[in-house]
Amino acid sequence: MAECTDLSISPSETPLVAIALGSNLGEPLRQLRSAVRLLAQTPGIQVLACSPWYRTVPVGPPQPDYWNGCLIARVQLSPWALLATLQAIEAQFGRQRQAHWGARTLDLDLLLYGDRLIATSELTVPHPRLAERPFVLVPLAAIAPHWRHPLLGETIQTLRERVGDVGIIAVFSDDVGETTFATAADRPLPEPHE
Ligand code: A4P
Ligand code: MG
Repeated sequence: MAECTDLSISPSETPLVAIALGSNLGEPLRQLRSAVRLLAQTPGIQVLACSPWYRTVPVGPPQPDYWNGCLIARVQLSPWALLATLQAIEAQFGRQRQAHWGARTLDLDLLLYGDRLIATSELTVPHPRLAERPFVLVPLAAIAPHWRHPLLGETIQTLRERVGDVGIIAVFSDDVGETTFATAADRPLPEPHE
């Protein structure tokens, strides 16, 4: 993703958040880039860093491959206001909630909100499946390897090394284009879902 290269950190003490982006319907890369732009234009959100985009094997029912990435931002929004913002942007891209873990034009998940622990019916932070998913940890480790998971006490890099590269097919950056990984032929079986 380019690629937001503005890594300047705001002097304010506003919380740092990590957001996961995913898409496997329509024009995924175009939608993901537009979502980053919309987030960066939202008052109270300062996007600091974005990962490249990774093509990934879908987890869940049979569906097209995903494109996944992560971004880091400073926010002056509460976790719930941020969630509402993410859902409003998903809706702008025609996101429809159908099958559990089914295909979607845009999925925006709040992964981390500083070191806050939140467990409500509407919002769970850290994201409950963050530590087990290469399609989240690989992009997140590219931009925030030293961030410590506030519940597990381990860094994103450690968690990323533990899960490996299962299901990561290719990476896309604006500079180099798409690079397919040698191991992509060994596509893993989709993870069973509830
Ligand atoms: N919610 C609770 N906590 C959060 C949070 N931290 N961030 C609630 C965002 N939402 C959160 O989400 C369902 C409800 O979760 C929301 O109403 C919100 O209040 P959703 O976006 O409507 O539905 P979903 O995304 O289908 O549900 P879920 O269970 O969150 O799915 P996941 O875990 O996001 O998985 N395979 C690949 N390769 N790449 C992917 O990106 N994504 C999924 C979806 C499945 N397989 C995938 C991928
Ligand atoms: Mg979601």
